Amino acid sequence: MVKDYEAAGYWEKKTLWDRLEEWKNSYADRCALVDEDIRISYQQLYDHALQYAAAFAADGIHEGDTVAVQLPNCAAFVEMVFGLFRIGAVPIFVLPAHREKEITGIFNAASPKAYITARTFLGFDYTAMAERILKERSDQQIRYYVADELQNTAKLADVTTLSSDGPCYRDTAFLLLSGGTTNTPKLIPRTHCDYAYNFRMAAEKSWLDSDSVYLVTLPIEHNFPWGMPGVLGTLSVGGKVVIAKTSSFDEVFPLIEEEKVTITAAVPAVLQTWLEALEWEDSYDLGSLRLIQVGGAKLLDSIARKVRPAFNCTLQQVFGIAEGLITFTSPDDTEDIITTCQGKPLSEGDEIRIVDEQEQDVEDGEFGQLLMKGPYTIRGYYGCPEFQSDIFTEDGFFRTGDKACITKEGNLLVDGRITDQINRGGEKVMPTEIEELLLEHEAVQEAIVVPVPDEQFGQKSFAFLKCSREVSFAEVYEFLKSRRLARYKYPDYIRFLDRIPLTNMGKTNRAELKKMAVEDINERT
Ligand code: OOB
Repeated sequence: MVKDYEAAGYWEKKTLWDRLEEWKNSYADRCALVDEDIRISYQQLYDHALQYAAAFAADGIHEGDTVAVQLPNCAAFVEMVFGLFRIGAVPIFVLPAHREKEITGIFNAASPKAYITARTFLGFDYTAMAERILKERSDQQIRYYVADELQNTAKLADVTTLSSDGPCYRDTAFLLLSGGTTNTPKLIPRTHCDYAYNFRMAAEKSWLDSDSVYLVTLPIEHNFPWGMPGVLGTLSVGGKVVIAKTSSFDEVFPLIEEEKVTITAAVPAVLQTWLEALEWEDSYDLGSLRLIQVGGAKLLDSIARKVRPAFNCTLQQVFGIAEGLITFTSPDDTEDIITTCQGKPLSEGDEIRIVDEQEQDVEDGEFGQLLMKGPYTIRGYYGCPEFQSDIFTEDGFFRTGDKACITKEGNLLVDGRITDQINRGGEKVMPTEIEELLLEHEAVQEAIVVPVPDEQFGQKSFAFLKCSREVSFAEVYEFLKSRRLARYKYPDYIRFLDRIPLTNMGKTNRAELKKMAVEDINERT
């Protein structure tokens, strides 16, 4: 049964623009955004967003039009996106790392009316890419804006011409990209009211208040830094958002010191680079930090345990999925809970099921696929009006594809994807178990285990290792033997790499590693 989330009080009758107006009224002169040497107050954020809205409207962008926005982390992103919210146009959050292949897919799925990019970022020429993409679609008359030129146009826009009409709180506010790595991108419609509920609850779970200073280090277009609590959660309580261009420690550490950052968010791979840097880099005062959120991929317990001693602050594990469900550990959970699981759902309205292959609920404490439904879980992807029975159950639960269980304390414990599990001739091997063990070897810095197809066993395991010195195969096997591990869990293959490939979001690129593993085996035989 789909609950009436509005009647239950989860959804309020306000658009994201209404929210900005409220924040402006409450926190007018407080600092909302810091981007390099630019500091923007709540009042200025509102005024600039209104100017963008007028500029878009004057250029023929209307309610319901989609607009692809692909910008590096910057304050103008926030202003532009709110400008689009004001007129009811729908931004598509394109990651800066996306290239023609992804963008073509997004354009096919959403037919945007406009495309906004930076000129260049990290040595990449976005205008040249945009030119190529738009040339292919010259018949569609897609407007193209370079961010700094648009900023100048917006300054001259006449806001008095703006019509007072706007979107409805239940309309789609923006489109997120699904983390699912298929060829056709899935666009996730998030509504004004579901997302507002989401970031307000996230702000509560992260103990944000008007003294909070949130540092954006992940790409701002991603759900995690955008709203969990991220940019929007911080603005909703009158805090300050500081914007880093990259998650590199030599940018992040000085910003934490200068702006007295209290909270930031990272994926495990980024956290690891920060932890490594802290082993020799002690010249920055990171004492303002209260909370480091880590999510997006499995955080190994052994790494989680390093956070408090290294940063002298609390870790918050976040499990999230752009389609909906978010879980958080609480800052007042025990260290044991914080370092071993992903906490509790954001909302009392969240419904979670853990099911077996027949989609029957498993016994308490057992692992199975995580299914979810709730006040901020989508009911379908953008542009797919028909019911998607491969993605949703008949009663509206979203199939996450994640393998999880609920611990006796009622916390979610995610342990890979259901498809990550290696079935080696009937015997099951969880890659994270082996990875965790391999990391205990003093020379192993990173360890990723993936399944590879095998004629005899169905699947075998392949380990990629990044080591601090030369390590032999025999040494790894001896080490595993000393740990008394079941023989069938030993990796069947090992390859040493200087760098483990990452996805656009900085997650371990398991898909790429699986491909490399297969190629490697083919070369060996
Ligand atoms: C976040 O969202 P997406 O949509 O990019 O990716 C979702 C997938 C999940 O299905 C799960 O497989 C994985 O990423 N994941 C985790 C995790 N958090 C996400 N796996 C293990 N442990 C975790 N803590 O990645 C995302 C969205 C909002 C907040 C945080 C992350």
